[in-house]
Amino acid sequence: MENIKDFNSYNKEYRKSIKSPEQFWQEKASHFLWRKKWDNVLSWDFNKPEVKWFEGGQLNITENCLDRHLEKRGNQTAIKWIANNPEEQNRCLSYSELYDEVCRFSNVLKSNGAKKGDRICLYMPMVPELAIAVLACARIGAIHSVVFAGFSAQSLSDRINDANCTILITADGAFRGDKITPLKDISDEAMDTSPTIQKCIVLKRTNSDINIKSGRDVWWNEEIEKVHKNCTAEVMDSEDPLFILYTSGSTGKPKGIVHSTAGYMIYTEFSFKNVFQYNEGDIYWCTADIGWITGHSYIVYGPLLAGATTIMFEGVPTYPDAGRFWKIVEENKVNIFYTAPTAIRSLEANGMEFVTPYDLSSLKVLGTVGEPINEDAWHWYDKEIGKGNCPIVDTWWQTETGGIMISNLSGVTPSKPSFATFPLPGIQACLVDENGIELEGNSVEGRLCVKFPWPSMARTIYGDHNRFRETYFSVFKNKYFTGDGCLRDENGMYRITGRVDDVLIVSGHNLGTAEIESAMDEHKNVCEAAIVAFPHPIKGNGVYAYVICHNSPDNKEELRKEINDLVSKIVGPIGKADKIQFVSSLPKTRSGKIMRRILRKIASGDTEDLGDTSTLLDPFVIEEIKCGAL
Ligand code: 7RM
Repeated sequence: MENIKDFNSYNKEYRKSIKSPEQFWQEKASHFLWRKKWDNVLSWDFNKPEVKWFEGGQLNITENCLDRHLEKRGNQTAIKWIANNPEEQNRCLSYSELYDEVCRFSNVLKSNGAKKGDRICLYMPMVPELAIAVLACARIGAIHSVVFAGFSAQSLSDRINDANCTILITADGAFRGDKITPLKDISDEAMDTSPTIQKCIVLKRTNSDINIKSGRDVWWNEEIEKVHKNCTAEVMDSEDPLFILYTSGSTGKPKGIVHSTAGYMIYTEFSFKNVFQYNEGDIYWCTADIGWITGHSYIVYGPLLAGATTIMFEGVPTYPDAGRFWKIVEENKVNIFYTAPTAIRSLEANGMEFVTPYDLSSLKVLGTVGEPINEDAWHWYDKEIGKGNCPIVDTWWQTETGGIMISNLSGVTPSKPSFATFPLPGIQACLVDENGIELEGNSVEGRLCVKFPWPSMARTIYGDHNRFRETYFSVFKNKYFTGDGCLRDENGMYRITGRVDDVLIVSGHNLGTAEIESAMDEHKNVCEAAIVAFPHPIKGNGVYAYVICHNSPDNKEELRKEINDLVSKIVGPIGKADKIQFVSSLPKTRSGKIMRRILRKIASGDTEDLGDTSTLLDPFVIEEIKCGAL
């Protein structure tokens, strides 16, 4: 299947995908390996909601990631792994080596009692064995549930219990920067309150001292020796669940988002190839962790389905120093680089002395994901990393959407700083007002919805289909509601303005947090800003800004005034902050999203009960912010 090559073809494909969606997706499905061809491309009802793609079809996604490639690219590197410690040897797994490892580990899962349909929890470092375990689950038809290796014992236990997982795969520990996370100790604590776990498979990574509970815990390396090397893939129905991935909801309880097999496969491959304009032989690197959806879709499945070489990095952007990413780009001649705005901003703040030493000329495509990218960071990325030669794809999507929904296609469709631009073919994005009335035409702003199914959309919330319906399909009739605010400019380009719950109503005016934040970012000494509302006696809500500076200001009052002058100029006087607190960092989730809920509490003077902070990357930043609260 050829990539879309120019703007004209994009427009043609888009129109075709709307006019005859079934025909369109059928064509994207036919080059895969099917054990049995489908009977029906699509049936759907958003009221139930129920969506079925390629019903009657049978397949195994790992035959499409691995077996299918063996003949042509058995010796090509599938996964290139880079260790946290720069002194440690990298590891390359060719497609045929990865195939062997996956088959072997599939047999380990089976010999430990795993069966088709079982839920298996993975709590692991970013090592090749994580990808191997993911694929082995898929190969035997077990449903993987990856939990990011930074979550606490309580969060891990909750997720295991929600899905009744029977096996937990973990490691003795994980290296991250100069720290070791004791994964097995945390797992032990989690398993104390997770009685469904019958077996715990432990990978040796850090050589930490750990406890082994006999009968329950087994070592990965020992198990591997006991099994034979071939494993026929389980035949799965198109709609069989492939995985569960938890995402935080507005209540404390996380939602186990369930993805299906065939639709997810077709969409992640299609979007990977077209958004990044992947070409045979390209070296591709996504810096996300497999513990969140970006890693699932664009480190593991998408790239492997496309037969790409995917880099997997164990470490963090600033270890041993803030040049680590660029060193990896140079050493591995990375062509396509995909990261989060928060990483871009933090590396920008560290200064050019960490960028200039490296040769970044291999780069062809840059990508961002996870939150709106402010113009300042966009331009820095473009100029200092892309040297003005690399299109930046700003990819908007969600755990629930499975794959990239709105993005420019690198070098093919136009880009515009801070705009995700156009929906991918097959994605019927629309904007609605608060009453659910669709806003037609251009230059409109509203809530972002999708009014027609796409193959990789979530099918349910594990064990709670009601909540699935209520959260996504009941707010606006017959539409999937994303929870994001969005505007469509005069050319039909989409700009995500942030979660709708991030909207501030100040003196009766709607203000997007992102809008004010990017205005503040324009100040040369502002590195990052986070805006929340706080109760204000006159305006209803006041604007509270948390601001990180490049250099700590000599005169805080003067800087506050300069920042507000800028906001006044760009957004209007209504957006001016009532309070500006300078901070050294912001509370973020592990995927880089600002936890505004916590900032809101602090801004309103309620620092006692901050609610669930288990998804927080670094709990200490809160203490600092609390102390400096205005
Ligand atoms: C892939 C991922 C989803 C939420 C989503 C948005 C925000 C993601 C962008 C973005 C502006 C982007 N999945 N978001 N990408 N906002 N521009 N390019 O992040 O489930 O963890 O988060 O992230 O609010 O609804 S997620």
